[in-house]
Amino acid sequence: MINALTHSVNGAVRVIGLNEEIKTKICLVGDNNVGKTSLIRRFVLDTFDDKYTSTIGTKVTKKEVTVKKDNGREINLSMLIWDIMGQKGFRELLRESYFYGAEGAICVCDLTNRESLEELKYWIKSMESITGHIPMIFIGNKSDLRDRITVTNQDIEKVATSYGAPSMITSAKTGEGVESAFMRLASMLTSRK
Ligand SMILES: Nc1nc2c(ncn2[C@@H]2O[C@H](COP(=O)(O)OP(=O)(O)OP(=O)(O)O)[C@@H](O)[C@H]2O)c(=O)[nH]1
Ligand SMILES: [Mg+2]
Repeated sequence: MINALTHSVNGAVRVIGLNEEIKTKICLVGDNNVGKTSLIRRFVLDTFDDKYTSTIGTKVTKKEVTVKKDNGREINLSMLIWDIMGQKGFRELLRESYFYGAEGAICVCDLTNRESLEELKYWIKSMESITGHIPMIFIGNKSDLRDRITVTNQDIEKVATSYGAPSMITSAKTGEGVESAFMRLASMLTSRK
C-alpha cells in the first residue's frame, strides 16, 4: 500500500494511494434482543449463538471488505462496526460517544416484535442529533422464526422509505441476507468515491 495522502473528515480517516483504503465507522441501532450483536457475529465470524448475552455498553469490531464499483474500480473499506446495548435507558447516556463520527447506520428490528420497529424512530432521532442525516439501511431480523412473525416486509419498507433508505430481511441464525445487508451499506458509503 502506497499512502499518497492521508486526511481526516468527520473522524473518518481516508488514505488515498494506488490501492485506496477508506476507514469508516458504522453503528447498529435497535432495541435489546433484536439481534444486533448476532448480525455482527454472523457477518464477521460467520457463527451464531442461541444464547442471549446482552451487550454491556458498546463494542467495536473491525471488518475489511472490498466494494466493486460499476466502473470496475475496487475500493477497500475498513468497517469499524459499533454495537450498543439496546436498553433504552442507556441510549441517551451513551449517545455522544457511540454516534460521534458515524458515517452509516444499520437500523435493526425483530420481525416477531412490532414495538421494535416503532422504536427505531427514536433511535434514529437520537443518532441524527449527533451525526446529522447519514446513509442507513433497515433490517427486519429473525426471518427464520416463520410462525412468530408479526411485522411484514411492507411495514419495514414503509418506515425505511420515509427516511429514503432501503430495507432488507435477515436471519442471523441461518445467515439469510446478512452479508448482502452489510455490503449494501458498504456500497452506499462508497457511492461518491
Ligand atoms: N431465531 C433467531 N434468533 C436470533 C436471531 N438473531 C438473534 N437471535 C437471538 O436473539 C437473542 C438476542 O440476540 P442479540 O444479538 O444478543 O441481540 P442484541 O440486539 O444484540 O441485544 P442487546 O445487546 O441486549 O441490545 C439471542 O438469543 C440470539 O440468539 C435470528 O436471526 N433468529
Ligand atoms: Mg447486543
